[in-house]
Amino acid sequence: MAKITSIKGRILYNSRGSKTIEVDVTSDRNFLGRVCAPSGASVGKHEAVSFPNGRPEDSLRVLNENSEKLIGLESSDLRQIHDVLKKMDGTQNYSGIGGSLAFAVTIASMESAAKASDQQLFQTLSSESLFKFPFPLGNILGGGAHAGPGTPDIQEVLICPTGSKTIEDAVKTNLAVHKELQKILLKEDPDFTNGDEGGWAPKLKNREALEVSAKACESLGFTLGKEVSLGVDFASSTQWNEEKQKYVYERAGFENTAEEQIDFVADIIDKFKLIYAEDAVHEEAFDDMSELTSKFPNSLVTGDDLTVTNKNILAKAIEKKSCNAAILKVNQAGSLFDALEFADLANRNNIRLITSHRSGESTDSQISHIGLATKSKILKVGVVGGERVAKLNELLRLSEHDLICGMAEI
Ligand code: 2PG
Ligand code: MG
Repeated sequence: MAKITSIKGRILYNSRGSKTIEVDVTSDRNFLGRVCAPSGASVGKHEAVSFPNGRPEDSLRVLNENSEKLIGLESSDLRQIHDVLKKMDGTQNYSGIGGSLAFAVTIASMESAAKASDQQLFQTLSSESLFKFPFPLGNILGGGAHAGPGTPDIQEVLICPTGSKTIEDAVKTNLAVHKELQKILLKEDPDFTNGDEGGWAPKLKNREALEVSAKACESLGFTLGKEVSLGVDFASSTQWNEEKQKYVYERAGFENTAEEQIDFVADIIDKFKLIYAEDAVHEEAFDDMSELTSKFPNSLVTGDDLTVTNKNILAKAIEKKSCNAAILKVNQAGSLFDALEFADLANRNNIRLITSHRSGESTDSQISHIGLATKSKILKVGVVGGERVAKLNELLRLSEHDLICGMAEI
């Protein structure tokens, strides 16, 4: 047990070059937990507010004015730290202190507590005695809110090394597919660029983007659905036009009614044997999600903007059978305490968890531990880019740990 002896915040930059907040929490004058908050580009309506008035400086000011309230608390007492932050905040959505501040303080406290008890963070966050590696899921091709004009409307084409038996092989397999796709794209559109998460961003239509991704897997000798599987984050709220009540695919030049969207998505899941389909319809279409969930029991029909790491919204999704998997992004919830409550509800109801990065990231790697501790089946963290590889490298380091054996069962 160790008590918080100091807290210090500062303004830094994330991988997109936007300002964010980093917080140092020290226990017993010795054990430093340091966490820098990430941020999203495609943000769900009901996510925690990142910063008061959109300004990281306002979160820093709140921290400086109130840090005394956290000094002296046990750094491992996540609930109490959460309660103090909630009281400081005084709102339902963290608009008083900023969800990013709650994110950084709560994770940094637990990291400090882990160091004080000479444990790894994942052990401090869980009472389990054995752990399994989540499958890394990474962006190989980006569009939508993560890439420029001419790229696909679909936000992310993802690779998952479903046949890998070890984390080393899993990381290597994703890297190989990412590289192979580059070779193929050089022939199709030599001027392509990179999306926000290290996926290639070629000027291709949605369908073509999926076809080249499948081609990259096959040209390495992989069979889709065996050694590797494709996934898609449709991020459909980006296309949803409330006034028209239609999905507008501006770049590809077509529109889908709600019904057509279900057929559009179902066709892609079938044709490309997707293991993973995230936000296939917009964030309020719980019934349409139920239809897809019952149609595709063997794919992870996943909520991100739909469930926003909010346990009340997840309860509604469970009741309506709107998904069989859900994204866990701590900063959507606000504090780590909120996120662990969400994880607990998901695990008790057979909703498979995907712990995920944000498109604007830091080089921190605590989410690799959060993925292990929450029994996540998948860790969605990208394939390349320093801020993405940091999370994968942490998994590789952790493979030296004898409490973690084998890969999760998806
Ligand atoms: C998503 C994420 C991460 P963002 O939509 O799942 O891939 O993007 O952080 O921009 O919300
Ligand atoms: Mg998403």
